[in-house]
Amino acid sequence: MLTRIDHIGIACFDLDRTVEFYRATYGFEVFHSEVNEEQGVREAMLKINSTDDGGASYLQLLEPTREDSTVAKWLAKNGEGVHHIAFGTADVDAESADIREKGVRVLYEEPRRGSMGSRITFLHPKDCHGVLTELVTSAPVESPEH
Ligand code: MC0
Repeated sequence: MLTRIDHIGIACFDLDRTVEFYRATYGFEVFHSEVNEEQGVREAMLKINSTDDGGASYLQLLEPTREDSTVAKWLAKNGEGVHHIAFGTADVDAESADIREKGVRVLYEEPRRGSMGSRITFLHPKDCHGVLTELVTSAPVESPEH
């Protein structure tokens, strides 16, 4: 089951300036930032709200780290804007298998590492009415030490 909008991915040319726009205009602060070399992005996660499935919804601002990355290629063609949407699920493996059975191209054989230790995969935008769609299972929350 897909239980939340985990995030909306927004491609930008300059991460710091875009973060500042979201802070100054809406008051959203950076919850987490990291570089994902495999995906070729530097990213900032802005938490919008927690969700009743125990997860949360974020805006994910993405700046490419190299010219051959998917985000750099997309920016060169389209300019800045919404790059993908991501749905959260407790079981990305099961969801991927179900959706693949329905004839939608799932881009990875096995889920890969996403933001904050999550496991992610993508569905081909041409099979999803033009929307690059990501499936996310968040990393388990560490239980507090006693
Ligand atoms: C490409 N297309 C898109 C699109 N990217 N359509 C909607 N939204 C997008 N974001 C369209 C192109 O316009 C083109 O259509 C067709 O798909 C083929 O695209 P291409 O430019 O020729 O590029 P390909 O085929 O080499 O790659 C497209 C593909 C790729 C979707 C397979 O971008 C990919 O593997 N994406 C998944 C990984 C990713 O995007 N990572 C960055 C976020 P026309 O009509 O012109 O043929 S990483 C992330 O988000 C992580 C860190 C996280 O959430 O934790």
